[in-house]
Formats: sequence, structure tokens, C-alpha cells
Amino acid sequence: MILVAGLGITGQSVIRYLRHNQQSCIGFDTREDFAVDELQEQFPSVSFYTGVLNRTVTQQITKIILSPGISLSEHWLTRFKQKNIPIIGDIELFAQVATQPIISITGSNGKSTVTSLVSALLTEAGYRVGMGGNIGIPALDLLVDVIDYDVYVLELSSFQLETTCSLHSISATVLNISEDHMDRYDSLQDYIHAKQRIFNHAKTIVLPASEKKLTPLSNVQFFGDTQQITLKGQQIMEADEMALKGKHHVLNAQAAVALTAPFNLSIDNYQSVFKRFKGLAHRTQLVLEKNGVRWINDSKGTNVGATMTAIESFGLPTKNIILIAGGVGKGADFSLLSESINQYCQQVILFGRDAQKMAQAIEKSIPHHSLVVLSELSQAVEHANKSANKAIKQVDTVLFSPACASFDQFKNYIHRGEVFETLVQKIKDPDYV
Ligand code: UMA
Ligand code: ADP
Repeated sequence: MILVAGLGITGQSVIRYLRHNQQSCIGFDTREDFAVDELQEQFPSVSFYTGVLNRTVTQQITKIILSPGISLSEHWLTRFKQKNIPIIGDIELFAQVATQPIISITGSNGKSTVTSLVSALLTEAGYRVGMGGNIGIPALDLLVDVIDYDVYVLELSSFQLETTCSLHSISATVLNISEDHMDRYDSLQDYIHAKQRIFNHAKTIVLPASEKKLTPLSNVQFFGDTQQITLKGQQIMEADEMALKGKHHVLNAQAAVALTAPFNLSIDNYQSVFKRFKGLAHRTQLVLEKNGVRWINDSKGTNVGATMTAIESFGLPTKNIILIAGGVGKGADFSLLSESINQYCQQVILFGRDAQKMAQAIEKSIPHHSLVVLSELSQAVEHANKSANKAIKQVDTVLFSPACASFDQFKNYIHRGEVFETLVQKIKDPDYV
């Protein structure tokens, strides 16, 4: 009997897929208070358990399909490992059965942007594209869909890659590495190893040019050598013709070109997508411009690397940013933000669970009176508005890029971004003070 562990969107997609193929399974969530009623109604033939598995159930289990949010080092998995019960993830199940080519994308930042760009490019060229994975569409849902896809484009997290070994990608990338999820990994090296599993059996490996010296392999395509966007040596377009602005987006576009190389797209295909694609919600998106101040929502900036990139792309030429950050730090070293804050931020407003920890890590990079710690996002927005109004000549950007996960105060980064946007919309009101 298959145990589907974790009943979030991944677990539910696994059950859907197994039932679609007439396979039996048991659903399990380690959270005692997880409400199974709706799932029970949807899948009447599946038994659901929460909290701890009893012995009778444990003895029936021959395979576990683990959700990415559950670590392989969880104590309750030990007895299954001792009995050599296979423990795999949804992406492994997908890789074992998918018959069409797969393009696989991981990295600390830029995954969703590159996944969406690659999907848009292939769609532009007439392919039927199944896009999924960590981007929020469980991969197995693509196999249950009525559409017969020509190609799959998967965004993969390090968590998903930990439990995957059969993935044969036509092209695969680790876009970049910066510290993330240090509460789950013993070291940065462990996190990197998990990400590098994406290259096992990959036909073409796509890597940033910074990896050139380290990579002895022959099937590698590098990106980021220059700020040119080219296809087989021919220029596709100038970087400033792209709808996405910022150096990091040039890298994202170059990675997308390299990943789609096996599909022989035309220059026209690249030009139209790059000119059109304005980016995804909650990633450095302009919410409001008022009194010369831009309010930017980068709620998807969930680690230090992403926030650094966001500060640097809005920070030029002077110290003109008010940064709002904070939440759940995942064991990150926030002092890495110091240099960009020192260079580009006039004020830093922190909120949420790890605000004090962040404040301690960055206090040397900003004058004491310019570092504010509050409890809630609403207070942070209010404070930023007052500060921006006072310093209207110098401040031109209020950047919400938390460098943290959201689950102390929000459902996820989307919810957090929506709350930010609602708060900012109130500022639009001419009577708002
Ligand atoms: N659960 C347990 N025991 C645990 C931990 C969790 O039973 O020890 C249960 C929870 O009670 C909950 C379920 O597992 O019911 C949640 O499963 P999950 O945390 O694996 O999350 P899913 O809802 O399945 O969503 C996952 C990804 N989430 C994580 O990896 C944490 C989603 O990425 C992804 O979009 C989705 O699969 C589809 O592939 C989100 C994410 O935050 C966006 N990813 C991280 C990131 O991008 O940094 C990796
Ligand atoms: P991910 O899916 O890896 O979280 P996203 O494409 O959703 O990445 O982008 C999240 C944030 O990461 C963006 O808002 C931006 O601040 C930052 N970012 C995007 N692309 C890059 C890149 N190539 N290098 C560094 N940071 C990036």
C-alpha cells in the first residue's frame, strides 16, 4: 500500500493521480488538527490519518510518496528506511512515467520567472506546454490533464529534488545559488547538493558563466558572460528592449534562451516574448506611484539573495530606498544584506517574527534612527508612508522585499503580497495621512 505523506497541494495531486490510475493509497498528514473531511468526500475509497500512524497501518506500507515540505530526516520515517521501504517525491513519480521531453529549472532565485519565460517561448513557437512543479501547479496534475502536452517545463525546489532520481531532462539548470532554507539543511553544501541532483541524466546542462572554471563537463551551455541576449552568436535584441528591467532579468532571459536551444525557436519567437513578458505578480511589481514615490511589491523575495537583487535593481543612483522586510528568516545570515542596505537604503523598517534578529544583523549598516522595528506589516506601511512624505526629495522607492518566508503572519507569499497591495492602495486616497 502506498502512503501519501503531506496533504497539501502536492499530496492531493498524488492521490488524484493514483486514483486516476486505479491505484490504492492511504493519505497522511503529521499535523494532528488537519481537517480531512473534504478530502474524504472527494476520495471516498482512500483512508486518511493525521498525527501519528498506528502499527496496523504502518505494517501495510510498501512505498511512501513524500511532500516536499516534509524533510527526509523526519524521525517518523526512520522505521521505513530501516525496512528499505522506498521513499520518493511527486517529481520522481512524474519522471518515471512522463513520456515527453522535460525542461527542468532550479536555483535560489529566478526559478518562476525563467519557468514562465521558457513556457511562453515554447508556446509562442506552437508547442503545447505543460508547466508545473514548485511554481504552484503540482507536476502530476499535468499527467491527469486532458491535454496531451508536447513538452513539460518544471520548476523544481531543492526539497523536490531530494526525493528525485529518475529525471531525464532535455535541458536543466541551476540558475544561481545563494543561501536559503538553512533551517532544513545542515550546510550550504547540502543545499547545493540537493539542487545539483537536477543534472543527473540531463542531456544539456545550463549554468551561469561563473561556474565555467569548475565544470569539466562537455554538455554545458553557459549564460551571463555578457549583457547581450544572443542566439547562436546572433543578437536577439538589446537588453533595454525587454519588458523586464534589471540585470538579473537579462540573466533570466539568457538562461531561457539556452534552455530552449533543443527546440530551434526563431529569433522572432524570442523577440515577441521578451518584448511582451512583464513578469509575475509579487516579484518587484509596481503597485502605486504617488508624490514621486514608487511602491514596489516583491513579496516573493523570500531570501537574502532575492532581496539584495531587488535593492540593487531599484537603488541606483542614490540612497533612495525605504526597505520593508521581515518574517520567518529560515536560519539565514542577514548580515549579507548590509552592503546593499548601506549603499542604497535610507531607512529599513522590519516587522514579523525574526525582525529583531534581522535588526541585530544589519544595525551597523544603517544609522540607528533609520532602523525601525514594528510588529505588523500594516504598521510598516504606515511608517514608510510618513517617512517618504517627510523626505520626499530623497526617497523615490518604498520596496517591500521581505528576505523571509511569510508563514508567521500570512498563508503564503501571495497572501502577504495581496495584503501589502491592499494597504498601499489605501495610500492612493488623497485624504490618507
Ligand atoms: N506536512 C506534514 N508534515 C510536515 C510538514 C508538512 O504533514 O512535517 C503537511 C502539512 O500539514 C500540509 C502539507 O504537508 O498539509 C503541506 O505540504 P508541503 O509543505 O509539501 O506543501 P504543498 O502544499 O504540497 O506545496 C508544495 C511546495 N511547498 C513547499 O515545498 C514547502 C510549493 O512551493 C509548491 O508550489 C507545491 O508543492 C507544488 O509543487 C511553495 C514553496 O514555498 C511555493 N516552496 C519553497 C520555495 O519556493 O522556497 C521550496
Ligand atoms: P523563485 O521562483 O526562485 O523564487 P522568482 O522568479 O519568483 O524566483 O523571483 C523571486 C525574486 O527573486 C524576484 O522578485 C527578484 O527579487 C529575485 N530574482 C529574480 N531573478 C533573479 C536572478 N536571476 N538572480 C537573483 N535574484 C533574482
